[in-house]
Amino acid sequence: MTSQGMIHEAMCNGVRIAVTQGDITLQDTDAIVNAANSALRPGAGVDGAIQRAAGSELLREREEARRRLGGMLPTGEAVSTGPGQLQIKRIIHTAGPVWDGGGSGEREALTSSYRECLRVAKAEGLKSIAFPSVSTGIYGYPVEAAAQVAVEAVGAELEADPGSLREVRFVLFDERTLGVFLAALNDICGET
Ligand code: AR6
Repeated sequence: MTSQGMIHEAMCNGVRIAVTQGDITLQDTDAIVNAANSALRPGAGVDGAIQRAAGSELLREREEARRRLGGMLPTGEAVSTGPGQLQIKRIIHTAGPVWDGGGSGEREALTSSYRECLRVAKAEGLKSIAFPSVSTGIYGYPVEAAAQVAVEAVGAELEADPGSLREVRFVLFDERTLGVFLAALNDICGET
């Protein structure tokens, strides 16, 4: 049985946390998160998919964001741009850490990536945001560890202040990653 399209959810301080399998470019949330690189240059993976779906306007938006940031997006930080031709409000780009064995601050940096994306979304008054599994593709972060970090970071930020947010959605591309995130959600938030 495929889990494509099935949504599993928990509540956290009045905010729905949903976990589903799918393509982030097809989400109807106010914002989607891009697992970007510090140069904000189009890459492969989810970044490539978002760039293709959003079109050339996003190239201009990336360039402008990079200039605003003084040349680069530091690891663990987040910046938003317009959505190009996607029918959403914003794309929030974060540069997750490259996995280097786990002793180089990867956990803190990944926590920061999730937290900063939520802070940007709240600062912009957005109600819903969809995350891919940041850093677990090309950047090599082990999925089990990353899923724990992701769910804990989102839970902590929502407990501290949900702001305008009503839904945080994790959109996982493959069934294995979906299963790992579901287990993490279950561990940390209880009901799914
Ligand atoms: N929707 C949702 N998730 C996706 C999609 C999609 N359309 N496509 C891939 N994934 P990665 P990273 C999943 O490599 O590890 C880029 O070149 C994928 O299966 O996209 O943070 C950037 O420019 C995996 O589970 O991101 C950076 O240079 C997850 O998204 C670098 O890669 C993240 O994989 C960032 O690497």
